[in-house]
Amino acid sequence: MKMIDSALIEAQNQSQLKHLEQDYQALGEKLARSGQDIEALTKAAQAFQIAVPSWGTGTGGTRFARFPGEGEPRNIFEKLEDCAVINEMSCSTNAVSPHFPWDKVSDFSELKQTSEAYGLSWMGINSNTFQDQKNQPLSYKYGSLSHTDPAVREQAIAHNIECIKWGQTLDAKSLTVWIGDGSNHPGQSHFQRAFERYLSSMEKIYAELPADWEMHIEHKMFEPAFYSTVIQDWGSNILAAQHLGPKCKSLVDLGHHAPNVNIEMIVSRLIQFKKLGGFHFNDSKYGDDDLDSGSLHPYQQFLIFNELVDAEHRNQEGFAPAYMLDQSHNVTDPIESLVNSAIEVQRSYIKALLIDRNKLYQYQDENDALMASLELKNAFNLDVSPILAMARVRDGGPINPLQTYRASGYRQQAAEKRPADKNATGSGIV
Ligand code: PSV
Ligand code: MN
Repeated sequence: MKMIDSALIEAQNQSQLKHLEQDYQALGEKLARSGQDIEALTKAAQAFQIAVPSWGTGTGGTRFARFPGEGEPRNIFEKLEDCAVINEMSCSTNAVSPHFPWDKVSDFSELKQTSEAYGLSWMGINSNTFQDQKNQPLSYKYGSLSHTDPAVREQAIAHNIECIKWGQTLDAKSLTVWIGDGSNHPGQSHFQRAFERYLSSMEKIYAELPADWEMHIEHKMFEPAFYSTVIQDWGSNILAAQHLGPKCKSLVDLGHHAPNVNIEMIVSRLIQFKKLGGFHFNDSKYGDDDLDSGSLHPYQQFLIFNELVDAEHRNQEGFAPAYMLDQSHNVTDPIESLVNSAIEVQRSYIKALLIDRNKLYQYQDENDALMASLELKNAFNLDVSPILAMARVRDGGPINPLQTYRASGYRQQAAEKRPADKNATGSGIV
């Protein structure tokens, strides 16, 4: 089932196809001079997929205000419609990452069937013990999996186990656990005892993982707790993942580190110790800003992909990270931002494939710092847009996704079909 008429896509492409073919050919010749095969790169671009966060389809906001957009999805079925549009426009987002209980439904088989009709699968089930839900018996005000009260911990454990069960009905294969637990005052929380309580709760969840599932732990330095968080950084994260066992890995959200931290090196360490579970891609300038991926630091994103492609190149054992976006769209149409971001992440991947690994290793071994860095920079500086556009065309997608999306009038139609609903679930909160 298609959300955007393929005749519209074809008509839009028609006027641009000749120029794309010329650009593609010229780029192919340029790449061939350095031994690169443009066709192989285009196939790699077609194969690249990144999951869309269901909650990202709503307009985001800050703790000061939220300015809702027109035609926001009000429930998971409408979010799925938007995810289908994002996939049809980007041709690189064939999976959705849900958040429970925001996306909880009474009939999961109906949800599964609907997603299948759009050609979408489910990846990375997110549990939510950082908010209190309506009619929830015990509060998470002072934490969840690490709470001092065992009854609160049990409630949070039970929710995570329920998430696994719901995820199984959707044929997902991993649970992502991010908790808001932490403290706002020095002395408020005993660091070691809180971490011990967290680990013993996580052991109970880990014990319920199906054989083919993984559990991904997401660290975050601050917010909602502003003095300390229980899983503050990748150190606490990998310690917990190692304690819990091989099915538990770390998830790297790009916005969850202190400014200037070398995230690509963290990625390398996690790869080396088989603990890289996945990513939440986004960009930021100050903290967990959740800006569009690659909008501020495209070079950092490329350097992360340099590590990922290197692991692929070396056939690093057990390397299969889950790629997901996690962004907040406060001033843009979330569909447009997610389409653009997926393509920007795909761009980083294709550029990282251009690096001549053997040459790079040689420069490294010879301590030729400048040539090593230029090997990366030259790949980054090449415009691979014709490859990305050609990959979309071959998958029946648009050459210019935003132009085609706007021409479709989808948002205007959604605005008519979806009047604002104050009971909407999880609109854009990140
Ligand atoms: C927390 O900031 C986070 O990055 C986690 O992934 C949450 O699940 C998501 O945002 C939505 O609140
Ligand atoms: Mn995240």
